[in-house]
Amino acid sequence: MAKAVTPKDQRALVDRLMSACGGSYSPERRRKHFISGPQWAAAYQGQALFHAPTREPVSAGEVIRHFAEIGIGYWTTHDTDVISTEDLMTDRQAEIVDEIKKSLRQHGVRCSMVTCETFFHPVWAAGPAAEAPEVRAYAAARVENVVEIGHELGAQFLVYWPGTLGYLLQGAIDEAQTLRWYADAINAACERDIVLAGRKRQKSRNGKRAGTLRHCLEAKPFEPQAEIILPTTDAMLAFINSGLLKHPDMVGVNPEYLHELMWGSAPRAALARALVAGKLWHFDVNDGYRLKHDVDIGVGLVNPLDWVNVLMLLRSHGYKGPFNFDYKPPRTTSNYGVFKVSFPSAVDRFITLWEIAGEALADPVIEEATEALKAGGGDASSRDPAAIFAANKELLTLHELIAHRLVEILLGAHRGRTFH
Ligand code: GCO
Ligand code: MN
Ligand code: MN
Repeated sequence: MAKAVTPKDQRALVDRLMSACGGSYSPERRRKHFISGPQWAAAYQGQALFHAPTREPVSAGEVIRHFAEIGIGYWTTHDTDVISTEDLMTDRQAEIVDEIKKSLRQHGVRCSMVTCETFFHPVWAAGPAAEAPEVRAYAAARVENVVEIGHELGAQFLVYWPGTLGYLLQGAIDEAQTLRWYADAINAACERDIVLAGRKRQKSRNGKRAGTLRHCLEAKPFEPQAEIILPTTDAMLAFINSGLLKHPDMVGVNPEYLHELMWGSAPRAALARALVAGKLWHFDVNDGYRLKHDVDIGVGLVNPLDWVNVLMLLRSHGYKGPFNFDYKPPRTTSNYGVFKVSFPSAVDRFITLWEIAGEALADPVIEEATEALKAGGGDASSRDPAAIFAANKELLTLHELIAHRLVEILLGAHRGRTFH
């Protein structure tokens, strides 16, 4: 039987094996990417419906310090990750926000996004757009307050994941009315933003919206409710263009990789639909499985090939927004492991996948095959379907050849890796 590894030797073992893994980038190299780390991901204690927590709480100051050490340049947070619900919109909030500003400055980390928690507290039991007008007035105040915190911390993005906008029991809710009420909250956030940006405007030169933030809607198909009123990024895009929003130009989307996979979609196609609409502003990065729970696994641990494809799409269409690492270190990872293994390894897999995507885009085999497919094999004026098919027949084999080449690039086989 193998000899027990006593607790005092375990961190050293983790460190030694982590360094044996190799493949890590320097903090400077990591900071070159627009990568953000969420407070709620780093401080997640492993709790769930059937799971007691396995990790100690971690403060915002500690998270920011660890992110700086690792080389994660941006930090994101929910309002209630750092300010308790009772302290929101009080003098205590201002003190906490000041402390956070100090930690960010001290460690050279920036806040890129603030998001409003509208799902956890009992006040959201019937959702942020519930029937009772006082719930909705409170929801509007909460998102307006998040806009203020965002301006205060210098964020460029705000995210709204409506969470409980849906129901467990059918029949009690008028979905159309609920959508109108939810739009009221987003409108309140945008109007508050316009006022605050107006006050800051003296410096900016161009554009009537100079200084306003980017308001991004995030969808999840199920959880925490059985039925969700805006379950997908496509639904969010339709909502933005529904006529219910007063400032649709200020509102875009924050798709989450796994949330699109969960409902059975191809995340890459969902991202493409947001891209062509000009609304892909923010992106939550993680991994997981189709048609299962929101397991929020670290990027590339489940679907590395699909991730190469996603990053090829984003690279080739010039996506410049943040990559927000909205994943959850597994319950089996310790507090020490969160910052020594989980975050650095996720960031490094992402950078490697990003580079692999770049390599695939520049690969001469893929390039030639893609160009040949686009050139076609025949006469563009032909209206004879049998002749058109025949003229392309051999070219179409290139689909499978490209797929093979992508896997080769992912595995390093394009560099001559073979097994004997
Ligand atoms: C999830 C959601 C959340 C949101 C966050 C931002 O996985 O349940 O993605 O993590 O991203 O609440 O509003
Ligand atoms: Mn998310
Ligand atoms: Mn998720």
